[in-house]
Amino acid sequence: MPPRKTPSKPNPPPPSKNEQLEAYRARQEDTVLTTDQGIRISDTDNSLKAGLRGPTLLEDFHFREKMTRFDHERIPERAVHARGAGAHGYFQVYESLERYTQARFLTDPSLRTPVFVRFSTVGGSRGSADTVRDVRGFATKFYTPEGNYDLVGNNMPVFFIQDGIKFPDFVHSVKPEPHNEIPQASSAHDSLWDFVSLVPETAHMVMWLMSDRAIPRGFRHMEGFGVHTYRLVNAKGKATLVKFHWKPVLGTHSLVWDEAQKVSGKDPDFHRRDLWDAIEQGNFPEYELGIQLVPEGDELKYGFDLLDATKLLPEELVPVQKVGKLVLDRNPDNFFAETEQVAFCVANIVPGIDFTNDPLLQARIFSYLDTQLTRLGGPNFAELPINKPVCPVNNHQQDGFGRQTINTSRANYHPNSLGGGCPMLADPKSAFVHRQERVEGHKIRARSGSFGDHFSQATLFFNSLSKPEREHLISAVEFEVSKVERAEIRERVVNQILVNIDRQMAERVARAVGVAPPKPPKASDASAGKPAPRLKASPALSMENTPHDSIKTRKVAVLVADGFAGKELSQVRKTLEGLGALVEIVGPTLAPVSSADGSKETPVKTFQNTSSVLFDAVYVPGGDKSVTALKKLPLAVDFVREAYVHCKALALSGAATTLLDAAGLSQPMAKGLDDSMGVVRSARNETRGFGQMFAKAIAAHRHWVREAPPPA
Ligand code: HDE
Repeated sequence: MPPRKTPSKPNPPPPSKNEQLEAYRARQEDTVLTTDQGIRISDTDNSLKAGLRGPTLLEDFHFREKMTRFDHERIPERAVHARGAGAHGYFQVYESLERYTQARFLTDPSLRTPVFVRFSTVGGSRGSADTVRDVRGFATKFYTPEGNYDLVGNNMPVFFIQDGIKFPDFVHSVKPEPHNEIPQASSAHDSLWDFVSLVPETAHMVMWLMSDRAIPRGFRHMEGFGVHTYRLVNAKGKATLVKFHWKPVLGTHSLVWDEAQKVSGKDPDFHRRDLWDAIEQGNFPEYELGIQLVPEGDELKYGFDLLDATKLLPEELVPVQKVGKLVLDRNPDNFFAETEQVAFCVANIVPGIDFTNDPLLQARIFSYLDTQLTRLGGPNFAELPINKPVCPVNNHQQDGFGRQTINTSRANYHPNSLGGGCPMLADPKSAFVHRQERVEGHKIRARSGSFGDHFSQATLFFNSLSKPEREHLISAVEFEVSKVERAEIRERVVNQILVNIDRQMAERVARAVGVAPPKPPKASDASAGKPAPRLKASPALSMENTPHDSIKTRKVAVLVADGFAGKELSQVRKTLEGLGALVEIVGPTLAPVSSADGSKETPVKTFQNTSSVLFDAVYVPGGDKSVTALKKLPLAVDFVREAYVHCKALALSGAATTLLDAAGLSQPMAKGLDDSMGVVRSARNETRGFGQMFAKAIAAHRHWVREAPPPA
């Protein structure tokens, strides 16, 4: 029988991803311990021995199985992005985008497409801390009715290199150095800055890495970017260039560097925990999908090449249209089975989306499946529950380690007549068909001239930041480069890179890292050849211009000891909780504390086991006795001092205002600091308007005005 072209029956509707996973969940309530073969076991604490004090016997299959399984529990961690946290959720498009794409998940507003998202850091090992200075991965697997679509992005819109062939070089330079495997999860070392100083195309991304974007408040507070220019393709085959964005509904917020370093020690799981807790509490993280659309043929219209991944497309030139929402509403059941085994792949695309010739993207199309063959132990990892599409999978790819599917057909080749021609070829209308594109050129190992400008957008980014953000960036560069041991590398960073971005910054860094200041500009400098910028600044690049209007899910510590002002606390708490904040009582011990009016509060944290760096804001209610006790506790005083130094909202009332003195803060306060600067005070134990003012201060996120001015 000749192969048929189209299936006679339509595919059955796919199950939801959750239904599909349900078939794999193994619940162990009311079960009995067995071996992997199902043999019941009545003793798993003593190995089988020849005599009570004799040697263990080889015959002990239970011991051998238990130990052998343990010995093989680890799989290779991801070469990059090893540390991460994942969550399930769904994506829904607001209105059909059929004008631009035929992808079902982007054209059917009634469709809730299940997703699994994994956030990650890049450089550190699987056990490294969450709040290190690094890029964050933001990878989304859409389980669409037409197959899996993976949007594997980062929280920064550009990348370090332009051509994927340089990826191993870049990653080797940023990872711990090969001789001693130091430093862990840090870019502050010689090899990274050596690479940066020799590869000017890194300049723009290095500015992002040195910015506060590299120390996000949480995964819920960061943007995501597809980075590359992709194509949307509609049913008529018309293509439109597209850049993908994720915009967090809570706004984009960061930590401060001193805080981030302390959090790394106090709670290395800070971001993972924040994501987990938010979902458990029903505060589902939400992000809007944004797209920037550019007609085909306009790749070079904006003064740079849209195929160059070291460039962003300013929102002021092409606005971001918000087209749908991603909601993360379910934590994984098992970290290893889901978050560790999920395999994202840039090559996983569905009809309606296509690649471009961005040479970084082209390399990624190869790399992901390739690395997963090793990481997940062979070619059958798409059958793992977390990776399995919700639509039918039929092909002749069989065998290999860990094969699950039992293909019953005798024909495992195409074309065939033994299997009735099945699986049949799909109708091209419903299939993925690579968009035809005319390609012409010499076989050549070279870089396009249109990729030549490495500094304009680095400068644009730097100039677009608010003053405090710029100061943070400069301090970050000073910190990092000062850790570089070789003076010639520090000197090259200043003179080959920084000076071409911003001369004043270069001069300041030169001073801080003990190298000669940059020489006056010469006509031959790279910066001298910089094209005139189309935009002086792109306000959308500053986090200050993202939403600051909500205190939803912000964590507020309330510091108490016996004798606190109980009525005041309950009213302020009511206001804050009413606005969605999470209030936690911190006391000297976990034993209940009594207020001056006799009510009781049970602390959930103590000064010993937590710290202000783990909160967004701090409130100390009045009450003479309570405040006197707090003043005697150095950790409580430190709590207030650190919250102040990290520019967080503080609320102090009644006697608690004197804690500022105890924390050594009366001097800066005396210099005209007022409530608008995020320290909300009330002389009496008063609540009217106080909670509201505090809430406003928390919503502002940080009060940078309190930061010490930079040295002259
Ligand atoms: Fe990746 N990247 N990458 N990358 N990447 C991997 O794939 C690679 C790049 C990104 O949570 C690896 O399965 C190359 C840009 C994320 O599991 C590997 C190049 C962007 C994740 C790999 C890049 C990313 C990865 C390691 C340059 C943002 C984690 C483990 C050509 C747009 C996904 C794995 C997860 C993971 C290769 C550059 C994002 C080695 C060759 C640009 C979020 O295949």
